[in-house]
Amino acid sequence: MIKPIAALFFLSALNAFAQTPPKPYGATPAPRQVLWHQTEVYGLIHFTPTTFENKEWGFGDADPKAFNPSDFNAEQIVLAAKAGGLKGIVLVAKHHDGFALWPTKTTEYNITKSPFRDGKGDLVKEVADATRKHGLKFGVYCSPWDRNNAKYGTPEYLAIYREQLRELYTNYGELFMSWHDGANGGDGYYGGAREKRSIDNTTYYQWDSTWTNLTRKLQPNANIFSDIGWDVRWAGNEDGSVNETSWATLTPKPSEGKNVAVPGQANATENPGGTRNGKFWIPAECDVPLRKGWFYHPNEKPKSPEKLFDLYLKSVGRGAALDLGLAPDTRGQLHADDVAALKAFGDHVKETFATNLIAKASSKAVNVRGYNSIYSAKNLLDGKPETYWATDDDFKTPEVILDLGQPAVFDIITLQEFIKLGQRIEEFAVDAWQGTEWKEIHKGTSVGAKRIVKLEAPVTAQRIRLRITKSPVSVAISEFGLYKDSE
Ligand code: FUL
Ligand code: CA
Repeated sequence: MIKPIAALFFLSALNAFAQTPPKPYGATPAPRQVLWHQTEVYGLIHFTPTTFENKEWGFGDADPKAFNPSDFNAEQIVLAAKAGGLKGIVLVAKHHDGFALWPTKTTEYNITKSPFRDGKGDLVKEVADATRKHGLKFGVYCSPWDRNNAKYGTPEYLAIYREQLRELYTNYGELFMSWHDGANGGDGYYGGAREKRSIDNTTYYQWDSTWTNLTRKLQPNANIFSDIGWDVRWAGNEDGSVNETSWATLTPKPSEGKNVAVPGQANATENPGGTRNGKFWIPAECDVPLRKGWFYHPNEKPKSPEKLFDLYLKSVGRGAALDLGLAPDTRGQLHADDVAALKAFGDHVKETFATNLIAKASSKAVNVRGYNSIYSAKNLLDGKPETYWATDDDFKTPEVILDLGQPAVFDIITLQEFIKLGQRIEEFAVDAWQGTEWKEIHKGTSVGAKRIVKLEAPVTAQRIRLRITKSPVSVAISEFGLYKDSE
């Protein structure tokens, strides 16, 4: 028999154990990445003299006077993005043509030499102010390849580039992203030399020290995007999707014959799917232009709202983010077609996910961690990402049955892991009760921040069963949802 005092001690020890959350599994996201995951869909604005040349890559020789939008309106662009459900804007502050959209002290080739706002304008500031005014996050992309700069290819240019980043990091408030691409070197104007310049991108840009000493110090909450992260990885294509199975973790690998992985010089074959149990938490961003090109071309049309919804399912619905290229026209606004496509896409997402059909269901889980209600299966349905259903350590493949009280019709299933504890689930299945037996309606793999499943046909059911069928550790699941596509 246990003595009362010992029993008390035993109980309180048990209680302490029951309160203990599951141990994190593998690489976990930094707080800035957790916030980035919540952004889900954002935009990437390309608007420089290249727009006025009707090109995709400016050579670097356009007259700054060519940058003369007839009616630039940052709010028009931001409001169209907001109607599309975009929660952030990354502005290309300088593209490969080298033209700086802010009054930089680093190069003459900047907005003060254009007629824009009589040479007194700062387009980066106008866009930053408009995004914040309307509740969106702001980020920048400053191209390292600079086809205008006479110093490009020499060590002096690296100092110039870093100073440009420093200006952007210090004068425009908190950034949610510092976006870096891998297009480096080639032919260009280069201060009139008009030649081809090659650099070794494994050594030239010294990304490690730029990111450590500038980005992390001046913008600690900015997510660094590139082929290799550090925070967000390129999806490996510009189609707007990742693989059906896509892990949030990645072990960056060098290109063949190289010994370091850097932007523009990495083996990106794993980028669309990530690396299961990879060394770092580096989820994917699917960057894709709303139109065909990144810059505005009058002969192109925006993607249809249906296509955009499909890309949303193949990016956000696979634990990644969707970064939609927005191309203002020569007025400096988004074309009416783009505004309409964004609005229809945004409405589609909003209407479809307005109500979780399973929110009021009763739940019966095979196991709840330490019998503790803080880990209850009810947490799956409360709409709060910070509450989750967790199981005891030895319950790695648990199941939960949800009863809606009455039949519902749905064709979309969503699942979210509590990612602060890592990416745990490897396989899951969902069944619908068919009166006499369970019928499997979906079988899936990676979940992570979010998995959205679109079923081939709507299902009618009152009871639903979620089964985790493969996981190396016990589960921690934030949300489970059933929806009907509003189409
Ligand atoms: C690429 C660039 O070469 C394209 O022009 C565009 O800016 C895209 C978003 O990134 O690396
Ligand atoms: Ca929850």
